Amino acid sequence: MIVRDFNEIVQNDRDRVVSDAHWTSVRLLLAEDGMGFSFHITFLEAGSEHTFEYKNHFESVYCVQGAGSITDLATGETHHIKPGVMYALNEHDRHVLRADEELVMACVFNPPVTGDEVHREDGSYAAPEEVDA
Ligand code: 9YT
Repeated sequence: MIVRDFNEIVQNDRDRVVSDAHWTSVRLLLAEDGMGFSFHITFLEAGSEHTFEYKNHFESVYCVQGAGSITDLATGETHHIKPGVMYALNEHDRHVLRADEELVMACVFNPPVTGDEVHREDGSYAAPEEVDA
Protein backbone atom coordinates (compact mmCIF):
# COMPACT_ATOMS: atom_id res chain seq x y z
CA MET A 1 0.00 0.00 0.00
CA ILE A 2 1.18 3.50 -0.77
CA VAL A 3 0.17 6.19 1.71
CA ARG A 4 1.37 9.74 1.16
CA ASP A 5 0.65 13.03 2.84
CA PHE A 6 0.33 16.04 0.57
CA ASN A 7 1.86 18.31 3.25
CA GLU A 8 4.80 15.97 3.76
CA ILE A 9 5.54 15.99 0.01
CA VAL A 10 5.39 19.78 -0.09
CA GLN A 11 7.84 20.01 2.80
CA ASN A 12 10.23 17.14 2.08
CA ASP A 13 9.90 15.80 -1.44
CA ARG A 14 10.37 18.75 -3.73
CA ASP A 15 11.02 16.49 -6.74
CA ARG A 16 7.31 15.76 -6.70
CA VAL A 17 6.37 19.46 -6.70
CA VAL A 18 6.43 20.95 -10.18
CA SER A 19 5.69 24.55 -11.12
CA ASP A 20 5.24 26.58 -14.22
CA ALA A 21 4.81 30.37 -14.20
CA HIS A 22 1.13 30.17 -13.24
CA TRP A 23 0.52 26.71 -11.82
CA THR A 24 1.99 24.36 -9.24
CA SER A 25 1.38 20.65 -9.14
CA VAL A 26 2.01 18.17 -6.36
CA ARG A 27 2.42 14.69 -7.80
CA LEU A 28 1.09 12.19 -5.27
CA LEU A 29 1.55 9.30 -7.69
CA LEU A 30 4.00 9.08 -10.59
CA ALA A 31 4.85 6.42 -13.17
CA GLU A 32 7.49 4.99 -10.82
CA ASP A 33 4.73 4.08 -8.37
CA GLY A 34 3.49 1.44 -10.82
CA MET A 35 -0.22 2.23 -10.70
CA GLY A 36 -0.71 2.82 -14.42
CA PHE A 37 -1.84 6.39 -13.78
CA SER A 38 -0.45 9.45 -12.04
CA PHE A 39 -2.40 11.54 -9.55
CA HIS A 40 -1.72 15.22 -9.00
CA ILE A 41 -3.15 18.12 -7.02
CA THR A 42 -2.74 21.18 -9.22
CA PHE A 43 -3.14 24.84 -8.23
CA LEU A 44 -3.81 27.29 -11.07
CA GLU A 45 -3.21 30.93 -10.22
CA ALA A 46 -6.18 33.30 -10.12
CA GLY A 47 -6.46 35.19 -13.40
CA SER A 48 -4.36 32.70 -15.35
CA GLU A 49 -5.28 31.08 -18.65
CA HIS A 50 -3.76 27.90 -20.05
CA THR A 51 -3.93 26.20 -23.43
CA PHE A 52 -3.25 22.50 -23.11
CA GLU A 53 -3.51 19.53 -25.45
CA TYR A 54 -2.37 16.27 -23.92
CA LYS A 55 -1.87 14.44 -27.21
CA ASN A 56 -0.12 11.55 -25.52
CA HIS A 57 -2.24 11.24 -22.39
CA PHE A 58 -5.81 10.95 -21.21
CA GLU A 59 -6.50 13.31 -18.34
CA SER A 60 -9.39 13.55 -15.93
CA VAL A 61 -9.70 16.58 -13.66
CA TYR A 62 -11.94 17.19 -10.64
CA CYS A 63 -12.38 20.69 -9.22
CA VAL A 64 -11.89 20.73 -5.47
CA GLN A 65 -11.90 24.50 -5.00
CA GLY A 66 -12.12 27.74 -6.97
CA ALA A 67 -13.95 28.98 -10.06
CA GLY A 68 -13.17 29.18 -13.73
CA SER A 69 -14.05 27.78 -17.11
CA ILE A 70 -12.87 25.39 -19.78
CA THR A 71 -13.31 25.88 -23.53
CA ASP A 72 -13.14 22.98 -25.92
CA LEU A 73 -11.20 24.45 -28.84
CA ALA A 74 -12.67 21.93 -31.30
CA THR A 75 -16.28 22.96 -30.65
CA GLY A 76 -15.92 26.39 -29.04
CA GLU A 77 -18.08 25.20 -26.15
CA THR A 78 -17.31 26.68 -22.73
CA HIS A 79 -18.19 25.01 -19.42
CA HIS A 80 -18.09 26.54 -15.96
CA ILE A 81 -15.67 24.97 -13.52
CA LYS A 82 -16.57 24.97 -9.83
CA PRO A 83 -16.18 22.50 -6.95
CA GLY A 84 -17.75 19.17 -7.85
CA VAL A 85 -17.26 19.51 -11.62
CA MET A 86 -15.13 16.92 -13.43
CA TYR A 87 -13.90 16.97 -17.00
CA ALA A 88 -12.24 14.12 -18.87
CA LEU A 89 -10.15 14.77 -21.97
CA ASN A 90 -11.19 11.51 -23.58
CA GLU A 91 -10.32 12.73 -27.06
CA HIS A 92 -7.05 14.41 -26.07
CA ASP A 93 -9.08 17.58 -26.45
CA ARG A 94 -7.21 20.82 -27.02
CA HIS A 95 -8.65 23.27 -24.50
CA VAL A 96 -8.28 26.56 -22.70
CA LEU A 97 -8.56 26.46 -18.93
CA ARG A 98 -9.21 29.76 -17.12
CA ALA A 99 -8.93 30.33 -13.40
CA ASP A 100 -11.20 33.23 -12.38
CA GLU A 101 -10.30 32.36 -8.78
CA GLU A 102 -7.43 30.08 -7.84
CA LEU A 103 -8.40 26.57 -8.96
CA VAL A 104 -7.46 23.52 -6.93
CA MET A 105 -7.77 20.47 -9.15
CA ALA A 106 -7.25 16.75 -8.60
CA CYS A 107 -5.85 15.34 -11.86
CA VAL A 108 -5.29 11.80 -13.12
CA PHE A 109 -3.08 11.05 -16.13
CA ASN A 110 -2.99 7.84 -18.15
CA PRO A 111 -0.29 6.93 -19.02
CA PRO A 112 1.23 8.31 -15.84
CA VAL A 113 3.61 11.24 -16.01
CA THR A 114 7.13 10.40 -14.99
CA GLY A 115 7.85 13.71 -13.26
CA ASP A 116 10.19 15.15 -15.88
CA GLU A 117 7.63 16.44 -18.36
CA VAL A 118 7.24 20.13 -19.12
CA HIS A 119 4.59 21.51 -21.43
CA ARG A 120 5.79 21.78 -24.98
CA GLU A 121 4.85 24.63 -27.32
CA ASP A 122 1.79 22.71 -28.48
CA GLY A 123 0.50 22.33 -24.90
CA SER A 124 1.28 18.62 -24.67
CA TYR A 125 3.55 16.52 -22.50
CA ALA A 126 5.92 14.10 -24.23
CA ALA A 127 4.89 10.46 -24.50
CA PRO A 128 6.54 8.22 -21.87
CA GLU A 129 8.88 6.64 -24.44
CA GLU A 130 10.15 10.11 -25.40
CA VAL A 131 10.77 11.03 -21.75
CA ASP A 132 12.68 7.80 -21.16
CA ALA A 133 14.73 8.23 -24.35
C1 9YT B 1 -5.63 21.06 -14.45
C2 9YT B 1 -4.61 20.54 -15.38
O1 9YT B 1 -4.72 20.58 -16.57
N1 9YT B 1 -3.58 19.98 -14.81
C3 9YT B 1 -2.53 19.47 -15.62
C4 9YT B 1 -1.56 18.77 -14.81
C5 9YT B 1 -0.53 19.69 -14.23
N2 9YT B 1 -0.15 20.70 -15.13
C6 9YT B 1 0.63 18.79 -13.89
O2 9YT B 1 0.57 18.15 -12.87
O3 9YT B 1 1.56 18.73 -14.69
